[in-house]
Amino acid sequence: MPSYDSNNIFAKILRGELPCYKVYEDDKAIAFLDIMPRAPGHTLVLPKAPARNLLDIGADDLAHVARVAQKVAKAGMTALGADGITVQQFNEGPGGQVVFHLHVHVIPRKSGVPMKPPASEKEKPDVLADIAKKLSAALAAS
Ligand code: DGP
Repeated sequence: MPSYDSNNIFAKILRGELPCYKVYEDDKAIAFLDIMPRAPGHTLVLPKAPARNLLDIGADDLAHVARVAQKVAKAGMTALGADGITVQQFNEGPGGQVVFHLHVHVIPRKSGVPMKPPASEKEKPDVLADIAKKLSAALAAS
């Protein structure tokens, strides 16, 4: 497996070099909206540690990402009125991974509404900003 490349797009977001619609941050993890959501509220949860994916992350950082993913999932249910949550996580190109800093997809779902295909359409900034506001308020209160 290749080693971690600190020029990946999520590393740049983590360093504040690129913007994101942040919904949660603590000392070990960050969560922000996917700009090409498969459903409204599609959020990515990342460790701050420089891990490429599930295959090189430390166990403690992985456990922390799972805890944050659970918080984000619960916020999606309450703040966005989701009926369910899909969680996805891809590893290496053949496993479906495109950006090589570990991230967990937390995707709020509504009954009977299929997910869009991966990375099919960039969402409008005002829609993302509105959803980020709702999710971050729910996460701040949790
Ligand atoms: P994957 O590596 O296949 O697990 O998915 C990468 C996801 O990242 C994909 O759903 C689209 C999203 N994405 C790509 N570029 C950006 C970006 O610049 N900002 C944000 N927030 N999401 C991005």
